[in-house]
Amino acid sequence: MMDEITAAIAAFIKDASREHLQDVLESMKRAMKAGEMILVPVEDGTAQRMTTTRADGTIAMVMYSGEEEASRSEGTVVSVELTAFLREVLKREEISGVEINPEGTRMFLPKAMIQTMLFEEQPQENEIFFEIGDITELECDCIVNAANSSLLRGGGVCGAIFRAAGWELDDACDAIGHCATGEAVITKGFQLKAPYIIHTVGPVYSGKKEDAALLASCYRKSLDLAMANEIHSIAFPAISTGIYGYPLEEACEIALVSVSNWLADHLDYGMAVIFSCFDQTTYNAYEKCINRIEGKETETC
Ligand code: AR6
Repeated sequence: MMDEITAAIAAFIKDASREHLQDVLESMKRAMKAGEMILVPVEDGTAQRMTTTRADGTIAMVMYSGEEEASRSEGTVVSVELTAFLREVLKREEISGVEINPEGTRMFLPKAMIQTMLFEEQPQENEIFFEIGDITELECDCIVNAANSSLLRGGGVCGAIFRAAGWELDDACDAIGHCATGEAVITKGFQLKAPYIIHTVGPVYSGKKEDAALLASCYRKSLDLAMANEIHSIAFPAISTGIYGYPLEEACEIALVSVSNWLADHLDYGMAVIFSCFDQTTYNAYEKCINRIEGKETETC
C-alpha cells in the first residue's frame, strides 16, 4: 500500500492534475484505514521529528512514502502509524503541512488537506458510547475538561488532563483566561492523543433550580463548539459530579438528555459521543438513568 502512495505521488509530480492529486489522497486514506506505517526521519539519538523549511518560509514535517525514498534521508528513520503522524501534524501550530519525500519525488500536503482527509474518515451517523477508564487515554477528536472558570490546572479530571497534555495547555488556557459557568472554550490537545480539548465549567452544586440548566448548557455548548470546529467524536467526563458535588445520578440524567436532544437536532452531522466513566459506579449510574428514561417512555406510550 505504501508503494501505491509512492506511485501516485510520482504520477502527480509528472502531471499535477486534479485526478492525480485525488489518487494520492485516496491511496493515503486507504493506508490510514489499514493502519499502515510510514517512515519519518528523527534527529539523531532523539525522538524529535525532522522538519524542513519550505521556499515560502513555512515549516513542514517530513515523511517518506517508502524504503527507497527514506534511504536518501540524512537522519535516522523511524516507523510511525500514518494516521497518528497526520494527527500530530495537525496539532503542531508552527507546522504548515507535510513534505513527502523531500530528497526525491517531493510533494507538499498542506494542513487543510490533511484535516479534510482525517475528518472524512469519521462516521456519518450519530452514536453514543460508554467507556470505563481514563479519559486522557481516549483516541477521539476531542475530550472535554470539567474546568474551573479561571481555566487553571485543577484536581480531578482537570488535573489528569493538564498532566497528560503538558505545559503548553497551561499557556493556551492562560491566553483565554476565563470561561463562565455553563459556557465552553476550545484549545488544542497538545501531548494528548485527542487533537482538541473543550473546556466547560459545570455548576458547583447548590440544590437550586439553576444547577440543572447550567449543567445541560455545558453539554450543549460543548457540542456546538465541537461542531463549529468540525469535530466528529467527543468524550465527556461526568461534569460537576466530583469536586463540584452534583449528585451522580441526577447529573447523568441531565447529561444523557441534553446530549440526546442535541443529537436529535443535528441528525445529519455525524457525531460520536463517548461518556467517559472513571469507575464502575459512574457507568452504573448512566445505565440506571437509561433504564429509568426508557421506563418512563414505555409508561407514557
Ligand atoms: N477520566 C475520566 N473521568 C475522570 C477522571 C479521568 N481521568 N478523573 C476524574 N474523573 P471532577 P467537577 C471523573 O472533580 O466536579 C477541578 O479542580 C470523576 O470521577 O474532576 O466538575 C476543576 O479545575 C467525576 O465523576 O470535576 C474544577 O475546579 C468527574 O470526572 C473542579 O475540579 C468530574 O469530577 C470541577 O469539578
